[in-house]
Amino acid sequence: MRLTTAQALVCFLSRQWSERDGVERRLIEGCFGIFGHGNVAGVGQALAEQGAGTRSALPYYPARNEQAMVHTAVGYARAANRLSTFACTTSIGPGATNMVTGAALATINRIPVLLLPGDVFATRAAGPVLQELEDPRCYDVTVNDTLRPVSRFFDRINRPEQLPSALLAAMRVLIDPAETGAVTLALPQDVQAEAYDWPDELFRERVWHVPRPVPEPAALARAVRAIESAERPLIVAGGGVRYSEAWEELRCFAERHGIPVGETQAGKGALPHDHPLAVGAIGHTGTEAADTLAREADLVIGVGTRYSDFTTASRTLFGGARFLNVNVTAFDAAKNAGEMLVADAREALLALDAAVGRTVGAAAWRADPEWSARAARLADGWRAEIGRAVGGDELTQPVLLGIVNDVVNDLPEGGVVVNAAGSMPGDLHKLWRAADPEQYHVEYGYSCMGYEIAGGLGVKLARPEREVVVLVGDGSYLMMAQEIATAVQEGVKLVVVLVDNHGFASIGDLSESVGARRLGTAHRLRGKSGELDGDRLPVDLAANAASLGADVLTARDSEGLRAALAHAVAARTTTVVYVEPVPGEGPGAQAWWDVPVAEVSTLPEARAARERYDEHKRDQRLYL
Ligand SMILES: Cc1ncc(C[n+]2csc(CCOP(=O)(O)OP(=O)(O)O)c2C)c(N)n1
Ligand SMILES: [Mg+2]
Repeated sequence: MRLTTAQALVCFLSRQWSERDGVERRLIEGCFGIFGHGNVAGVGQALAEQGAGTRSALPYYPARNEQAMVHTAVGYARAANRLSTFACTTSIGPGATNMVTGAALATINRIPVLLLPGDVFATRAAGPVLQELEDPRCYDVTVNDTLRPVSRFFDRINRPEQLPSALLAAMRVLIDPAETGAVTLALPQDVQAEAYDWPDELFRERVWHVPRPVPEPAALARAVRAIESAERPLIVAGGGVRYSEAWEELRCFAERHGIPVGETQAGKGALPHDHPLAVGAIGHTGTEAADTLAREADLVIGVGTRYSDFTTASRTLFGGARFLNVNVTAFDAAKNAGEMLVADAREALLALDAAVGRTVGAAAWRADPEWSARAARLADGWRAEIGRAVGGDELTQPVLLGIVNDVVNDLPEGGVVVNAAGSMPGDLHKLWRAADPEQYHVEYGYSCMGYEIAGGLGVKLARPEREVVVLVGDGSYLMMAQEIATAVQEGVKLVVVLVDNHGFASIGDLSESVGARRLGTAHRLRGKSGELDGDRLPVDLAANAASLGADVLTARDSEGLRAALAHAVAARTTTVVYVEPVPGEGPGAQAWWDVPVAEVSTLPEARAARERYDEHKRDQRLYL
């Protein structure tokens, strides 16, 4: 078939399928894009041409910002448990580099996205083209090289003939649970438009089988020995439980062996919040229940976790425990000098369940019964703590989150809460009562301000039957709210709860705790003194949301919030609920987080902070 490189690319992408557990879905659901001279005549023309035919093979969705459209693709892919994703096409130059943050977010969270930045002329015939970098030392460096370190696969298609092998490699990485992340094919603008005779075979429908690797027998035997020699085991459930859809297997394994389960941000909801073995969030933003058990456990069984510093409390949380790490990638399984069980989470839990206890006689091995009972008591204690935190009369942030939680848990079709940065992720991690395993969507690998609305749009595209409730702080909102317009354009309904505390309260608190005097964290006018101590910024975020096409409601107290949420849920169009919560915090941190403090300072509070810092630092372990 004689097609341009871009036409061949679009045709190929529309014919790729993923398969897992016998279910097939489109691997590339559609293409987000913003056009410029670097892609309009190539990928843009190809998308338009296919639309002119009998069927639109690869649906195109215009977005407002390239970073945001990668977030939307991530939100979609995560909500689809990594079995399907979107492509993102951009022009050259700033359109392409705008995607770097989105790519990093995808790769760090291990979420598949396909990025198609335009690139400068392969022939260099007209160089330097508008927006070309021109590195004087090296003509083959372009701004797209900034995408290399944040991509799990990167290729530049300098000739049409290079496309087929690059496409096959790109699909392989996207569907590989161990390798996945941002996949980038940089497309020089002249090559996009160049015609070539492609073999028909390139365009056949292809099914990519998403593997569920099983554990190696010897590794399984070592893992079983580690478990059977433990008395006080604790499971840390991460995002891998979710992507493997291993919730049922996790619950059975935990119940049969009496093992409590703590959850990372990505793993939250792995067990229903009211399960007796669910001890909730673990780590710096963890519950007292999970963090107490973490300190006393003799074996930590990580399932699908990358052990971020929030999870390990910067390597101070786990006491004398050894680690057994179930992970689909050896890179994560090897962390903390753990016993490695490299496998799909579901397969590993099934295999462990079948093997544990079989070597020590008839009775199945169980954790020390006093340990399991203690976990249940601690978890009950934390449930009471949640009740206190969300139960006040005043509309503090914890009360607000409790109200949103009640609304989401009452939805007949289920809901998804979306958040990423600021003070809410910590409160949500501790306080949110997840009723089902796909309800909680907090992007905390990159904790990227601006992910919330764009990511929420992707979640809704993947799960249209669910109500998607985006929680966004004023700081995040000001950074990236424009995808409300895209949601309106697509008729995709979001409920956005805009929580305005007039600044960066999370970083304000952190700033104070490290002796940085909350500098620059409240949104205020520069006053007569030359400091940022004037009036609040005269910024009207509710009016801003309305200007983007959303319906906007303002809630002034708890009752008002309940009413506004009921209205928003019943509405058919994107609705923003604007709230200014009153000051008031939830339960404090149960474990440390390493944020280095100035070693010398003239500020007394910084010196005091450094003393506290040095004390905690002594608890930091190497986990060898
Ligand atoms: C893109 C980006 N820039 C900076 C940060 C660092 N940061 C983390 S939270 C935060 C403030 C968030 O403010 P807001 O959304 O209003 O939430 P609040 O802390 O007030 O709850 C900042 C600046 C970040 N996470 N992401
Ligand atoms: Mg704020």
